[in-house]
Amino acid sequence: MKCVLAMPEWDLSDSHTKAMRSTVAGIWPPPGLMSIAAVLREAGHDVTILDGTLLSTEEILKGIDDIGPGFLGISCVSLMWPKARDLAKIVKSKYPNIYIAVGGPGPSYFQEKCFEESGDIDAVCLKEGDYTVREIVNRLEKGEGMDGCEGTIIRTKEGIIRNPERPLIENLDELPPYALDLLDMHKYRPPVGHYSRLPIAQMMSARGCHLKCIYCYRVNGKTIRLKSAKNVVDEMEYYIKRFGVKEIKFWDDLFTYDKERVLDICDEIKKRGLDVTWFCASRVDTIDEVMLKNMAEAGCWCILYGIETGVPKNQKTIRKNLDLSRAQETIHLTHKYGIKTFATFILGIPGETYEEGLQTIEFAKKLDPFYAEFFTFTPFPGSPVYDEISKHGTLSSNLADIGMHRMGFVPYSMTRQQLAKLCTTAYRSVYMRPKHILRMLLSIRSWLEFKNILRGAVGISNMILGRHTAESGSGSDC
Ligand code: B12
Ligand code: SF4
Repeated sequence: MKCVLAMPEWDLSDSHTKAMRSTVAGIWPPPGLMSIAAVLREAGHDVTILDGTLLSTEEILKGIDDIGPGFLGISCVSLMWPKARDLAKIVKSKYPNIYIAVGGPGPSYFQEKCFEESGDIDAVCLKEGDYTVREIVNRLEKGEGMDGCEGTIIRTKEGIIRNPERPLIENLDELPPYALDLLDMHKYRPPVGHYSRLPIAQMMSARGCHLKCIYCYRVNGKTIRLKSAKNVVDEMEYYIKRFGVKEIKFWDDLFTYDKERVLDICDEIKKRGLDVTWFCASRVDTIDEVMLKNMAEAGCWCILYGIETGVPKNQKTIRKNLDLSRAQETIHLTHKYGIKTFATFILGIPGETYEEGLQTIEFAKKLDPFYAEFFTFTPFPGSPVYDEISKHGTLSSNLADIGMHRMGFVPYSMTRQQLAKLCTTAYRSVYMRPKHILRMLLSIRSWLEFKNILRGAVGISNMILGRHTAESGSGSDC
């Protein structure tokens, strides 16, 4: 059956501020849709991805018009739900026979509420969509109804029916690689600091997370499921050989969860002699020197460490519970093996005072990572803190502000002006140190790196100069 998978039209202005858009922000192909597309294709269906990150709504409609699909799957995070709903409305009014399902973190959280707000969708798919969408499309092809289709809530003549849950995929190795060929990867440009070579492919070597950060929506489950080392490297090799990919960006929250697996992945990359560089995320207390040495030898060029706060009390508040005493040593060791570090920090944590925010900035300077990014605390819908957020501060009622780059939340413990000031201070005091500027300049090895450092410098200056006010009027970002 002909299927279209779409992201609604999404401009960086929907989640980023002007200063970031013109400089450091970037765009990635949608991994969820590439995963579902690969599964649908394996089942013999004809799939097209229409990505609203690159296409306007008119272009998406033109695509649908040209293809004439029987199924349309729309993906969205919470803040994009109004756009997904609007796209469904336009499509259904023009093509009433197309079966429309929505999925992704937004619908997985809003669930039945999607039907209250939209009379145009036929199904809401919850959580992992790979096999759910395959089953929907198989049933449509056979002319069967959706009664009992696991992982869905469906609209029927009798009303809205909730089907049984679909168990999470136990063996992730059975999933095919992402359908990279359905998108023109040269049209995408990842953000500064997230890549060192192009073309780049994204991967997720695990799904789910066993940790409990209060601001996070663990849409892929509350335990971690790992792909095997061999499968991970097979997938890397496939992208390299089939698409000429030179770099992999692992989106896993904790790539280093299992030491043996990390070492096996590194061994396998080296054994196969793959010319690849890669980026992953870890915790400063879940990595050691042996891993770092092997990761460097296998092409790892940068590790993202979510530090979040330099104040132990606030580590507890966000339930990250990082052992901060390990932070400096780990950053130092990472640099020792020639791997760059990318540290992220959160300002405006519930209960955090302005002075504690300054302590986090001081801690960031002390750690001295290669890249540092500062976010304001953002409770995503579906996260543990979201439903009780009014106990801790003021959350914007505009969904569009609940991305990471807008100041959608201000804790009662500081003012909006103080939070905005912390953001500016953070970038100025971390990036304007002569030592840091010199290190950045000395690190330049290629034209691409030069361009990125330049883009980064313009972005940082914009933020320091305070040109980061969000257009929605909700405030500013970090
Ligand atoms: C990679 C990533 C990105 C990438 C790519 C996003 C994209 N277009 O898909 C970038 C950097 C662009 C990004 C941006 C943002 N992201 Co993001 N991102 C992630 C991350 C780290 C991994 C996603 C991934 O690769 N998953 C692997 C694939 C296979 O899974 P998946 O995308 O979830 O898709 C599966 C299901 O969701 C479902 N599904 C998805 N789409 C559809 C569609 C249909 C029809 C169906 C049936 C099912 C379905 O099936 C898929 C396969 O199983 C997740 C955290 C996480 N661990 O999941 C956050 C996450 C998805 N991001 C989040 C957010 C908030 C954002 C931003 C708003 C941040 C911002 N800038 O302000 C933007 C929004 C951009 C946008 N328009 O979508 C939140 C969403 C929370 C929420 N309640 O909605 C998450 C969950 C982070 C978190 N832990 O809270 N993100
Ligand atoms: S933010 Fe925390 S809970 Fe969420 S996926 Fe990352 S480590 Fe896990």
